[in-house]
Amino acid sequence: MKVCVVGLGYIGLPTALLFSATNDVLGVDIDPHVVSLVNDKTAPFNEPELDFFLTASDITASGSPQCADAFIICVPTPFDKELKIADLTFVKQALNSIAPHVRKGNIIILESTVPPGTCTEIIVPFLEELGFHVGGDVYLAYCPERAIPGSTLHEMVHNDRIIGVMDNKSASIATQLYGGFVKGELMTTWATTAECVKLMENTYRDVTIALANEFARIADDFGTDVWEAIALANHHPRVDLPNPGPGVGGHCIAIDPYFLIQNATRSPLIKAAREVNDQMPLYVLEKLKGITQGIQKPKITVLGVAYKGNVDDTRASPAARLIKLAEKEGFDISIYDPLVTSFERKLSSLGEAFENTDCVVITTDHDEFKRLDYDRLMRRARHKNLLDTRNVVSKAGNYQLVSLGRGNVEEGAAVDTALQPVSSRL
Ligand code: SAJ
Repeated sequence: MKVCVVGLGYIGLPTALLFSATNDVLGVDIDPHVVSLVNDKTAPFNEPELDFFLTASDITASGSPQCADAFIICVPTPFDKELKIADLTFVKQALNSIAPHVRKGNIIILESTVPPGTCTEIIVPFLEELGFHVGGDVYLAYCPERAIPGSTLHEMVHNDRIIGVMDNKSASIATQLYGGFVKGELMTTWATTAECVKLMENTYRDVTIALANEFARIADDFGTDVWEAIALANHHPRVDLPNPGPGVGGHCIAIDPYFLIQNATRSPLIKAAREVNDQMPLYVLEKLKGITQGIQKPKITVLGVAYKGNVDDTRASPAARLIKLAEKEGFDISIYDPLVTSFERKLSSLGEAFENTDCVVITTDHDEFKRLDYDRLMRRARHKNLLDTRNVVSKAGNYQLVSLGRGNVEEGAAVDTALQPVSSRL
């Protein structure tokens, strides 16, 4: 089959590469730089195995679509912060760009995350306006991407896949296409259900992380260890709590709940969870203020601006929010991230970042941060304080260690009784 993949980002490019093993694939992107990188077989971003698949593939990239049997739309759906709804501009642009090339018998597959009802209320009317009857002249499926950054290619192959449709023929064409590389189960359902499932998965994660974050704050109030408590609770056969942290970032979990509820009549729990997670950078800032109280023009060192560990992606990173809040409070800030190469603020080397610092704050759980020699690095510090929001450092050295969810810090005094696991204190 000839497959045209529109959007060569974090999802579109890996998807195009996987389709290219058994199909003739044209990758399309509005960014000429991405197009030329892909044609030169250079990965535009870091992702395990991407280089390997790109080198092995005979994909070609272009700035505009051509006729094909299948059009796969993998463009971003940004969050309209003011209206708190999905901005479908890129999806509509992608539809307009393929419109002149769509022919009878083609299938259009949407992978982008969209609010419930997008297929039935936007895409079907669009195709009908072009003169096509969906399910008769052309076919339509919603196949949401659900792979996790850092393991995208592996998960795209091995995860089960949802195929949302409105007719049987669309289901059978989409199943045949994805069956070319998906080793997980291919599950067919109604298009709107598939749209909801994708959003429900990320909302589930957001709500459970909010619960973990609330538990961390409760642990701070009582001087208990939330990390130990969660590990113990997770021994229960029906409990599976995630970890607390400095907030929820990335392009998905922090915005998909809004897509799910944007047209819903009542959803207080989902809104409350969003609020809890959004407040976490502020909560971390309060801890920093407590630790550095009394220090003139305090300097902090932020370790990690990627939105999560072992990726170079800084989209909606909680660290970025913390940095902005800390700047407003007059903190001097240095930043180190071993994976991120471009960020809205200056990045320092590791040594520079520790120079004259008054408090180091770990905001991302990169593996490298677990291996650092903090005793040695802290020799460069003015005050030896470490605030760990990701449970990366297990015990203090020549510095005061304060961890999120292990006792509160008020008026400059760290509660160090909470630094060891309860079991070692008995
Ligand atoms: N986080 C925590 N505690 C945890 C786990 C994560 O605070 O225990 C934070 C992370 O640090 C990060 C944020 O949550 O800031 C999101 O990270 P994530 O690893 O949970 O998810 P994403 O955004 O990288 O990818 C998610 C995945 N969805 C689910 O796991 C349900 C992925 O499968 C989706 O494909 C992706 O969203 C997407 O594109 O929608």
